[in-house]
Amino acid sequence: MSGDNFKCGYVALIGAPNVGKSTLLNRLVAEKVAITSPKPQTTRHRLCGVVQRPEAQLLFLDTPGIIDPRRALNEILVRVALGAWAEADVAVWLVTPQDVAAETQIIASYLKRFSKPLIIAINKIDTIAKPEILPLIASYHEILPDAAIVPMSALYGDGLPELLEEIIPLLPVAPPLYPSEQLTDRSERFLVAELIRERVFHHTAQEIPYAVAVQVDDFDERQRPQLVRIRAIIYVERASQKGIIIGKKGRRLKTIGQEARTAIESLLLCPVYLELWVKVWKNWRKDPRALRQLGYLE
Ligand SMILES: Nc1nc2c(ncn2[C@@H]2O[C@H](COP(=O)(O)OP(=O)(O)OP(=O)(O)O)[C@@H](O)[C@H]2O)c(=O)[nH]1
Ligand SMILES: [Mg+2]
Repeated sequence: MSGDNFKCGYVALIGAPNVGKSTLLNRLVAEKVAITSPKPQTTRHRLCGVVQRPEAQLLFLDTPGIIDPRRALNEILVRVALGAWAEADVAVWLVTPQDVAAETQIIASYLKRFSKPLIIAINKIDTIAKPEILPLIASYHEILPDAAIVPMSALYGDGLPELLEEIIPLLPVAPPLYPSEQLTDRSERFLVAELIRERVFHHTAQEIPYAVAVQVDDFDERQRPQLVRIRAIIYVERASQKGIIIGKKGRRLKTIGQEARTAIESLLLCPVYLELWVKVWKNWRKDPRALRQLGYLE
């Protein structure tokens, strides 16, 4: 696979929350490695998705949506996003027709400070009429005149070959970094915790999804491929949140568990026994020890 001109490099996916970075990563990798949801700030960790092409290996870095760190909330997430970008050979800035101008300006001001090759991908073009696309391209061209601009839809796949075509020439000539069958740099244990967190995101509202962290406590694969036994803890910040996650007669937790198990079985390709516990870890989001144990801080 690797010849003299083979290319390999990191491509950071950067953008506001909810623009479709994780959806794009999954679409490119052709496997669900990143969790997604209609709620903003779903992604909390840097995750590398490996995309194989005959002439290149592209290492896409999914990142948390960039939010204005002046609004205090989640400085760590902004640091993760910008850190991934510092590491990358190329950055893809994902925007959508629905983006808020003020947020766009904040992100553009970050991007202008770095000298890496940058591509602007206008995602979710399936949500607008065709004649609206050109003016949108023109407005981004005005903000960053040097960047290539690709209209696309991560959900439907439009524009993805064009996006890859723009990226590949910008990558350094290098041998592949990952074996061709590897899809991500993250462990199965990590992906399992994320799939459970995704189901919590889908079944809770308001502040609850943001107060939740998931940790896999036990991953017993001695009987694999007949069965993998997983025990995971869903941490919340307050006792009232614990009640909500569990739900009346345990119904919500049961639904979360059933859906998570199905998703985990598709990932591990074998039957799974999943045991979920909900525990309170008071104000874990502000506790450095908790943040470290839950994998948010090095
Ligand atoms: N219509 C449409 N919806 C999309 C497209 N791409 C993503 N979405 C939807 O947008 C929502 C957010 O997608 P995510 O991939 O979770 O967005 P993200 O940028 O990773 O969000 P954060 O992790 O919160 O920063 C989901 O409901 C997706 O289904 C697209 O091309 N078209
Ligand atoms: Mg995401």
